[in-house]
Amino acid sequence: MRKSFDLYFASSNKNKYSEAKEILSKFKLNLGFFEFAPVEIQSNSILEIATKKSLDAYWSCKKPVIVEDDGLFIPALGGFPGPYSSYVFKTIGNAGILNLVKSKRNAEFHSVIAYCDGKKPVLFQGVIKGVISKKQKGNDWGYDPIFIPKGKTKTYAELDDKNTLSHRYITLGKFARWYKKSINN
Ligand code: ITT
Repeated sequence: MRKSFDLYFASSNKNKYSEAKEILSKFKLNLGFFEFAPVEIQSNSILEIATKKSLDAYWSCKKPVIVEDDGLFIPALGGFPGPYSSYVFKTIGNAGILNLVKSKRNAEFHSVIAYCDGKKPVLFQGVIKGVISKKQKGNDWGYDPIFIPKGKTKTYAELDDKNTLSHRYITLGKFARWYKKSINN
């Protein structure tokens, strides 16, 4: 029998999906993967990027979908890389970020989840504060080896409990509470 999913996570990034699936399973939601290479609009707002991405994903998938747009914001660099985090990761990577960050190491990871079922997308936001580590630690994906969340001494890549505290966890928690209420109405 084919497994049925409550909704789909549309993304080109399987790491984001794996974490989202684990997080939403705690809310008893079964998340499917819809592999999708979004055409990201140029915008300074990850809310705007997520809105557009969710509409495109819904019209490709034709089932209720969520998409996520994230950004690593470093105040001492004017919020860079922010909405350009994906491009910056592919170009200068973690080594490039470490070269740019000097004494002021504060950073924030922002997440926006956009839910779309063909109507106006519904948005959820989460932010976690932290610092950029002095060197890369741990081997996980993306910016995980250089981001230390507030209150911890280890990077996301070194933490066993990332999925219980991350920017993704904060946003998906808000989404899951809303979704469960809205499907019961
Ligand atoms: P989509 O297809 O879903 O858009 P993406 O990888 O382009 O996938 P984003 O634009 O949302 O995703 O992410 C911006 C960048 O931030 C990208 O390089 C991600 O790898 C990175 N990133 C997002 N969440 C992360 C996390 O939890 N840990 C490490 N890096 C993360």
